[in-house]
Amino acid sequence: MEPKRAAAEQAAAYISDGMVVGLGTGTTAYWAIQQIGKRVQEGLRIRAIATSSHSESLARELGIPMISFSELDRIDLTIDGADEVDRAWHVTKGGGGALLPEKIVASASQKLVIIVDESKLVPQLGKFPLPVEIVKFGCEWTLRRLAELGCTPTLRTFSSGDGPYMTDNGNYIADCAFGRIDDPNALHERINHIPGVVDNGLFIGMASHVIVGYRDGSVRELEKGTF
Ligand code: A5P
Repeated sequence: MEPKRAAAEQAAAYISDGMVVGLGTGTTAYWAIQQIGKRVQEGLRIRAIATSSHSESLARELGIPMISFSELDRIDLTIDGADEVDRAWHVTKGGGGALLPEKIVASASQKLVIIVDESKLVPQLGKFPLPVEIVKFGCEWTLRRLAELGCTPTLRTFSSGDGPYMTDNGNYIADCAFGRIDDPNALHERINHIPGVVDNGLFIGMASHVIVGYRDGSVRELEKGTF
């Protein structure tokens, strides 16, 4: 089985009747939503909230009952992918462009289960450009301020060539190539202090579980501090 799928299916086993579940975004979260949909069709009773319009449509197609923030008082567990994970479980996200709803849902969740294939495990964050959601107004200025933090920021564009990529919230994404991130906590604060920045893809102290799928077909739930 594909490593992302194997990790996702193991994570879905954490879900039980009565839970409110956060659904992530991306190619790994896709498999988690598929597995949750299968369990719902077999009788699992849950309600779910999605982190993107894409995940919401998929969940609805599979018959997963969906709710909005106005209807919920808690999220029990969220399952989501990541772009990079280090040994301290600092995580970067947003490669799929949904970092802001992902962070809101993760912060409202009792538990955040991160699902990745082994390629996402890194000794140090930063090789994958850090996504930063920025507002359109003054975006050129915001990009310059981001560059002052030691990165090369690139305004994400649609692969179709249809201009700047737009998030579900109508904002832009700056992909910030840092090369290496030595102090994720400090960088998180510095980025979010720039006017024009909505949020960045560093998820610090949020993951409660990290489940990894490996090329040899095995799946392992990590213990913090080890790979
Ligand atoms: C979506 O915005 C992202 O945070 C994804 O969860 C992350 O980019 C991982 O994506 P894949 O699961 O597609 O690798």
